[in-house]
Amino acid sequence: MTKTKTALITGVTGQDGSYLAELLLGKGYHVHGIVRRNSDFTSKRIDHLLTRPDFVTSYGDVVDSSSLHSLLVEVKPVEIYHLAAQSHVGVSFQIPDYSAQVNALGTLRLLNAIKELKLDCRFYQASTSELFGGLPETAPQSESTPFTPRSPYAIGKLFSYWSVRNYREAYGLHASNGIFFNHESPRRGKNFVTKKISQAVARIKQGTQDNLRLGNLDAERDWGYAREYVEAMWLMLQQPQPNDLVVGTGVRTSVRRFTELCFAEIGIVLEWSGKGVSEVGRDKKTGKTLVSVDPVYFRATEADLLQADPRRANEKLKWKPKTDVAKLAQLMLRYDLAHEDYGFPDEA
Ligand code: NAP
Ligand code: F7E
Repeated sequence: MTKTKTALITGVTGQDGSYLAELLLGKGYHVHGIVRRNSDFTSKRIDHLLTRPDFVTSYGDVVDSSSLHSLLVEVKPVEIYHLAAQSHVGVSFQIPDYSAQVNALGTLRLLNAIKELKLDCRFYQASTSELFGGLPETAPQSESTPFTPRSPYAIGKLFSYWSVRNYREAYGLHASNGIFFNHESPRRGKNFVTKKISQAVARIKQGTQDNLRLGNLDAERDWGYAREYVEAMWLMLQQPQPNDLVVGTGVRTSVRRFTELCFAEIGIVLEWSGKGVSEVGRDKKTGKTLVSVDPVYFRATEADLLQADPRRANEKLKWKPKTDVAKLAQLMLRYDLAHEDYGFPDEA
């Protein structure tokens, strides 16, 4: 009889953690998720899994070494997916110290516990396109593009990237960095731009919101669908050798264009006028202003253009994203028209 594999997920209550838990459970893993203490329950995205005998959660926190150490001893996972992070780039400018504690030292704490316990496991690090800083001259960005992080978030993640490589080299850990470009879904946190837009457009259609205020409309991102991307995480840990791979669609889209795509889903064509902070998007038919710019959402330093060159991962993992940005906008918008909050069954 084959022994059931146990996977440990940090960040299991997040967007990716919830999809990854579903994927691994579907593959017959026992899944153990680490949940941090908050002032209320944060399990909305995994509530539908909580009654399963093969899905267990424990309190823990990546700023607390003792909890990580105890959990590794107890769970003895064969695969660890380290997804926990203060994942908001904009917010990281306001809480830089905390962001470093979580995004940089959190990874080191886990890697060091694995080393100290001589745990025989494979390790996935949720690395990010933000390492590249979005300097337009570097796009599209591949594994060999120089890193130029431009936020406390990205600088913390750069520390983690190099910690993974160092522990791999120094101690022979099967540890990999998934350098993932933006991936979104109906489960995306509501203060990330795609979800903010899709939710606002749904509410404008339903008459419960008047307009939408955004920051930098010119920023360009390589947006894919999170439900698909978690399979690339799993595939990375099934490779005989650990590796660092860029995962993305290879297509770039501006925030302005994503906004247009969402409004198009409710039959509204936007017409843009003005420049910079005075730019507005109006309903072509009625002339009503639906989108305006609010500098409160600008970042002190911005990643202007992130676009993946994912050829290496496509080849090594025999994997490619299927959902393009127009389809992504459509599925997010349709979900938000039908649901005010996360809920299950969802878009599957
Ligand atoms: P997310 O929805 O913000 O989820 C982050 C998760 O980390 C949540 O479960 C959160 O718990 C948990 N967490 C935060 N601080 C923690 C701490 N101190 N100890 C334990 N858990 C903690 O993020 P996501 O979009 O799923 O992203 C997953 C990972 O991939 C993150 O590391 C992110 O930086 C990285 N990444 C994301 C993208 C993307 O486009 N989504 C791209 C590249 C890399 P709460 O529920 O309690 O907040
Ligand atoms: O911003 C611009 C903003 O916050 C995207 C995280 O998952 O992906 C994510 O980081 C762009 C930026 O994501 C608003 O300035 C305009 O240029 O949705 P976002 P992000 O910063 O790209 C990477 C790969 C990660 O690793 C991160 O964990 O949109 N933008 N107006 C806005 N952004 C927000 N949040 N809100 C606005 O109103």
